[in-house]
Amino acid sequence: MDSVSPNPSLIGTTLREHVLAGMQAAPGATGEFTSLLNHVSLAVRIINSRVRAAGLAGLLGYTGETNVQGEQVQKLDVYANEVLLNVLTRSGHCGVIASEENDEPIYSNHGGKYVVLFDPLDGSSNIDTNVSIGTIFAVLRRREPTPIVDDALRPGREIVAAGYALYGPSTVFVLSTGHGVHAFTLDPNVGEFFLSMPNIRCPKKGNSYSVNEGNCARWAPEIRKWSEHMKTEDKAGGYPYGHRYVGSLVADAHRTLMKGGIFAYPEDSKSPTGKLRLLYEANPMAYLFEQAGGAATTGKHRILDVQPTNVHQRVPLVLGSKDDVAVYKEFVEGKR
Ligand code: AMP
Ligand code: P6P
Repeated sequence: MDSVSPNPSLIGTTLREHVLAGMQAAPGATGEFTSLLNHVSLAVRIINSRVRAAGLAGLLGYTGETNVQGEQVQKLDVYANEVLLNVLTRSGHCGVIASEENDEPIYSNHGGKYVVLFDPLDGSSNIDTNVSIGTIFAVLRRREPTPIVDDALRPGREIVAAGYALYGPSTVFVLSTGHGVHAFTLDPNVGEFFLSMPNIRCPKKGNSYSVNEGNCARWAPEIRKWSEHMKTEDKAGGYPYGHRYVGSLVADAHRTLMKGGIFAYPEDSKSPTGKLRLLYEANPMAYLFEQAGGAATTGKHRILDVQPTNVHQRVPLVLGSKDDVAVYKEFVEGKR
């Protein structure tokens, strides 16, 4: 019988194979980074299985507690946090772990050369209404002799990997290790992520803007002027833009990354330093957008250059197409 050469396109590249290829291309890599990423993938697949069954497994609804953010903690939040803490601790590669759900970081006395920062289940206020939610993470190398909070309080430009899982109509894992942005879609029957969108590029300009217009009364005048600009007819500029807002950062950011345009959560009179958290929401998203050719700013400063002072600090967050983010900044700087 003739030997049949395997058809390479028959089965897509898995996340595991993609990460392994990255290790083979990294001189001197010991495999710890690879193992860490594979542990993140495992945690996300475990969370995914519970998110999918939450309605049936009685995991919807609140626990009655509030987290360090003062937000109602939902059962799935707690579960997702426990899974990530357990799997990442077991990996042995994390000297410092900081989670949105934990007041203080967790330090490993067994060393571990990496810091992992995560929001275990972002968009949790949408859990009970079956709206897409996600897990966001960032990885940095530890710098201190022993694990301390300073290892986590590093500017986002030092990130060595970041990504998110989007639990939507399908479960998508978006990852960058500094060599572009790649998306993988979970085949639930196989339990593996398969490469579905290699080398994602954020378009230079988009046609939609994403902001909670319900906050406009609390915005500074220059932000209100920007919002009006996005809604005003200007055929040459391609305005008005369509308005899209899910209220779940991972969903709004993913759409903006794929289609272009702009997402903004500005500071306002109720949240004078913004609502979204720097270490495990803004920084990972900013890293991904810049890796995909987009931009990320507070309105005044590049997100990845912000020097953190507190694990749970908040920042104004603007993500999107380079041209659309530049226009936002011109309004903030009073140039428009
Ligand atoms: P390691 O010795 O496995 O901790 O890797 C050392 C460094 O090499 C990491 O911090 C990354 O910057 C790079 N590296 C190692 N493995 C990979 C990978 N699978 N993909 C991309 N970069 C990697
Ligand atoms: P608002 C979800 O609670 C979240 O933390 C992000 O996922 C989302 O972008 C933001 O808050 C939505 O906030 O005030 O518009 O409901």
